[in-house]
Amino acid sequence: MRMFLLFMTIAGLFTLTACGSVGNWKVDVLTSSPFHEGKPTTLTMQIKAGNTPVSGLQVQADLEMKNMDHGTIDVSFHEKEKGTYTGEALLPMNGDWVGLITVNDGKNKQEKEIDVKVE
Ligand SMILES: [Cu+2]
Repeated sequence: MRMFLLFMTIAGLFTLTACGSVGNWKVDVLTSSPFHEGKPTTLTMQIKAGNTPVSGLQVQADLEMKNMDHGTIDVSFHEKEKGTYTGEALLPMNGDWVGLITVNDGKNKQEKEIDVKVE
């Protein structure tokens, strides 16, 4: 397990420096539906390899507010169409959020932090 983690860390560092995005996948956009108190907000992202949308990924996000502490909100994403993934988040308020996105295809796992503005 330790060797595996070490390997993943080195592989992750290598791909980071290689192309400036996380591994082979590029999380292109993270957008939000309008905020309505007490109702889930829909978050949408596109994941590509080069210019090709990537299907069949497990996508998850840990959301935190940028300048306030509301704890961490865990969101599971589901593929809506090829390479487009959506997730429902019950957020306490609108504003600037940061998502730590985890993308996994069963073999490779990659993480990326991305800003999302919820209006
Ligand atoms: Cu807040």
